[in-house]
Amino acid sequence: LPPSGRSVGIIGAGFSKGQPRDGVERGPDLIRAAGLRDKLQGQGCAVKDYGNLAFEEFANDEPVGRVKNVRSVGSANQRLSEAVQAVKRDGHTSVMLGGDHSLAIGSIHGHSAAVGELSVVWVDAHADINTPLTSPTGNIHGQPLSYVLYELQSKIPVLPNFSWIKPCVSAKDLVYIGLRDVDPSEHHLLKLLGVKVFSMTEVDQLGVSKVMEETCDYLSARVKKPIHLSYDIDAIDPSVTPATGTPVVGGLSYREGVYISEHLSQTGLLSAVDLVEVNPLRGRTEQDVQSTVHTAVDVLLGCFGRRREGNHSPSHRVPDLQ
Ligand code: HAR
Ligand code: MN
Ligand code: MN
Ligand code: MN
Repeated sequence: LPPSGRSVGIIGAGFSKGQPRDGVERGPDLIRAAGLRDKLQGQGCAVKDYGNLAFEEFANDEPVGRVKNVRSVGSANQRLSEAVQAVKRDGHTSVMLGGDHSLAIGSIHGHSAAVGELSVVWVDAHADINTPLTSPTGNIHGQPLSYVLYELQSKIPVLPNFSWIKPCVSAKDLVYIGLRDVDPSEHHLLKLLGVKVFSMTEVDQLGVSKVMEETCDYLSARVKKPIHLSYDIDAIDPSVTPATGTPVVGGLSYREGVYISEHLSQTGLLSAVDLVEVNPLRGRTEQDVQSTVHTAVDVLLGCFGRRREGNHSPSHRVPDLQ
């Protein structure tokens, strides 16, 4: 093991058909170009980059009911699930660079197929728990949790290329942080299932450190399960991360956003991370794009032991004078 004891397996998943805006497929290469690998190695991680997944194209991917690009999304997520399983079997913490948030379906499925029961921490402005029938838009990036939660299995119709998906997460093992744009049907589902939610109101009320303490206490109250962190960059305020498809005012500060990953890193339970919805074509300036990408990288570095006070390896020696 490397000095930090952490090894990271990176999967590029430049998939965008869970939503209608071009550009989010460029996320993985931009995050790599900002130096993710070197920076992780510089803080003592071993890194293996598994490259970018290739996704199957579907010529006639007509909507099923209201749901868009069903066949493409189903197929892409099946490939991603297999890739995450391979990364976990190789012994790494999985880092999936999106792409849009529909990819959480395959990432969570693959993670759970490899390690069993999970805790899921969902950091997002949105709840992404619409079912195919409640979705106001038909975009699958607003629906991923409905496919993986046991409790919603009966609400999910048969969809092409979705039959491989097995629900694998219990509503009591899910915590949200950062919500501020939740559809009425989603709000109903969250209340019905009794899901633990720290919306931006709770972040304001308690402060991020108490939110993280309560998140970890809640998730480890029964058994300590491996943590799946699904981080939508739009959880952070658009003044910091504007290059994303569905920005919402009133988000996490840069410091709150990074604190969440630092805290989860210290649990020692972080087993897979998704970083999604970075879309360079949604930035108005190069500065917008750089700020978004660099914040995404800093969130990821925080997941793997970076401390803002500075880091040194246990073997570090200060040279004597003269
Ligand atoms: N709730 C809306 C829908 O279902 C919007 C989802 C928006 N986008 C995301 N998800 N970026 O986190 O379509
Ligand atoms: Mn999302
Ligand atoms: Mn979102
Ligand atoms: Mn904790």
